[in-house]
Parts: sequence; structure tokens; C-alpha cells
Amino acid sequence: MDYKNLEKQDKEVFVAIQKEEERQKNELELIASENYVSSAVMEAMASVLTNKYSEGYPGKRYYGGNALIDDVEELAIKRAKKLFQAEHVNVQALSGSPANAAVYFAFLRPGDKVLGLKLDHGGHLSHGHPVNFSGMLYDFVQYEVDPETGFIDMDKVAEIARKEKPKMIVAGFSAYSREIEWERFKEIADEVGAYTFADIAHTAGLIAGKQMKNPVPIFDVVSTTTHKTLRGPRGAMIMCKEKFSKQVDRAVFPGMQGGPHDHITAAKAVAFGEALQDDFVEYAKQVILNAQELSKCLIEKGYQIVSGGTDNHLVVVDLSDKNIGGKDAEVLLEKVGISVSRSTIPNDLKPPMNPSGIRLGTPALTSRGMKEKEIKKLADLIDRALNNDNIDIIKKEVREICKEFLLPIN
Ligand code: DSN
Repeated sequence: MDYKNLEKQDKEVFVAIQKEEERQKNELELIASENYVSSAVMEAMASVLTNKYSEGYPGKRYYGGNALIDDVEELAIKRAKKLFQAEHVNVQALSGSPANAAVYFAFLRPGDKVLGLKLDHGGHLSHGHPVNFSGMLYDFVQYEVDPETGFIDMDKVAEIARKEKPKMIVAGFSAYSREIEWERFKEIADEVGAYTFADIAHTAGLIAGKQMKNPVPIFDVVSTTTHKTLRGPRGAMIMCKEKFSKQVDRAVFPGMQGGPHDHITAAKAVAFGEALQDDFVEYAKQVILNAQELSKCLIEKGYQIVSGGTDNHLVVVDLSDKNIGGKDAEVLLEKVGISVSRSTIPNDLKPPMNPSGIRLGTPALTSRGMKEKEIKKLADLIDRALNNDNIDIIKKEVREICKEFLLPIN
């Protein structure tokens, strides 16, 4: 990208950004929560909209000069509604955890009981972990995956729900690779009188691209980030049934946040516009095919994959039978130019800082145009790196792939 003003004015920041751009171009990105936005999304983010204050909602702002901001926010809302068949959308949430905080704030009182997926079983910090605000403010009970299959045990979820009678059931994850039984969650929640909350931060793009089931028409409230598989700017949104619209909007503003980030709202509108195009369906399909190929190739090389495969964009590799932990694997792969994230595995005996697995994802590589052929090669490079093959040679091979598959920016 062109940073000529930055280069002239602030060499230090310019150099750091430029080096990071080079790193992204020359390395392979397998972090399941990352992606590359288009130049159009990037331009909207870098626009003059960052200068504006617009606390409130379209038509009801606390500042003047917002007519055009209203248009942009309404466009983002209209496109999001169409993408997810949502009755109501709030596009102002700043990121995933703040969006989830706003959802809890809208539906719960401190101390209320909530049921969520445990972190080391693929859940998220904001789904009730004790070190997170969610676990501190609310009385979370946690469900797990079946130790044999690695799939969420829905009978167990029902059993815990009947016993604990939570006010809300949270379905969603950051390291779970299987389709979620949204209808079953809804049945269980209805039986015990709980609200249903889906966090689709990871799979929103796969749902928008019609490759995974959509909880929005089923659940009371759904949050998502906009920067993962959905391939938009960093940010989030909350979708809910019309009857909850006022409490959700009030929870975001004035409950949790001040002025929305209008430049990001504009970039969300652009990304949603891209996700409404036919080629996004092809993209979402390929993301999953690539993840399934990666899982298959790694299994052939003797790796254990949690749940034995994947239905989505991510693969959790269980390294507990290898001579390397998740942290060292992450560091070693970084040395050859492959970025992954260390990950806990279900019932991990090791701590999150040095867990027993790594999480791999295909959204970013698929945005570069990579398909099964390149994924096969990549599985080979990962295996060689983890087996301490010559680092310089692997690094060179990574570079070769990167030269052929450019970032989608200009
Ligand atoms: N950091 C995100 C992820 O990697 O899944 C979740 O917060």
C-alpha cells in the first residue's frame, strides 16, 4: 500500500507498518481468526469518517452533522440483515468481547446463571472463564465436548440445563470444528426457559456464504466479529429478534460504549456488500474444503485431530503424543514463516500458555487463492518443520508459495 504521508512524517511507525506488510506478504497465515480484507474495505477504514462523533443511532444522534453517517450505518444494517436474515442488527459493537458484554448486559443481571462451552473444550474467554468479566460477573456453568468423539454432547447439555436452570444458554466457540446443533440448543433452552445466545464470531463468513447453518432466525440473540471468516474490518455486531432490539441497542449505547467508530461501520458495510456477492459463496466453500484437506493430510502423516476432522475453517491438532507442545510448535512454525496459534485440547493437562495443541485455520490462505494442492504442500511443510527438518529450506519453500499467491490488496 501507499503510505507516503506517513513515511514523510513518522518514520518509526511507517517502518513498523511496512515491515508488517512484508511479513504478511512473505509468510503463510494459518491463524483461524485472521483474514485479509480487500483494498475497498481498507480504504473505507482509512477514510475521513474517523473524524466524526455520532453517539446515538440513525435519526437519533447526540451530535449534529450526521446525515451521511446515518446513511452509512443504515446501509451496513440493511446488508447485514440480508446476509443473516436478521430482524434487528446493531453494527456499533467494537469487537467480539465487548459485543458479548453488551449481550449479557442486555439480557442478564450480575449473578444470573449462564451455560457456556468450557474454554479448553473450544469455548471462548467471554463464555464464562473465571479470569474474564463474564466469569466474574455471572454465575457460569460449563458444558464440554464428549471425550471420545470431540463433539459437543447435546444430551449432557440438556442434562446440565435441566439441573442448573440457566437464564441464558451460550452456543459458539473459538476452537471447535464441528457444525452446531442450533435447533437442539433452542429446544433445550425453551424447555428450561432460557434465552438463546449464539456467538458466531468464527463462522459468520461461512454462514453468510451459505456453507453452515444459520442460528440467526432461530436464536434470540447472536453476536459476531466482522474480521474473521466474514473478511471485514476489525469489529463486531449483534443481531437479535425485533422484540429485543431496544434492550440490545441500549446495552451497546449508552450502556457500554460511547461514539461508534463510523469509519469501521463504513468498512463493515463494504465487507457485507462483498459477502453478498456470488463469489463469496465460492470463497466460503473453498475455506472449508481447504480445512478438510489440511485435516486429512495431517491425519495421513500421523497427527491426531480433535473430533477427527472438521466441518468448518479450523483444525485443532492434538500434539500430546508428539515430542512437542503447542507453544514450541507455534514458535518453530513461526521460524519458517507459518503463523499458527497454540491451543488447548479438550481436558488439556497443560496450561493455556503452553497447551497440548495448535489451532490451524484456512480463511486467510483461501483469500490468497490457495486450494487443495497448496494445502497438501503446506501440510508437508508443517510436518517437516515439526520434525526439525532444515528450517532454511522450508522457509524458502514457504516464500515460493507466497510469491505465487499475493495478498488481495493493492
Ligand atoms: N482471538 C480470537 C481467536 O483467535 O479465536 C478470539 O477472541
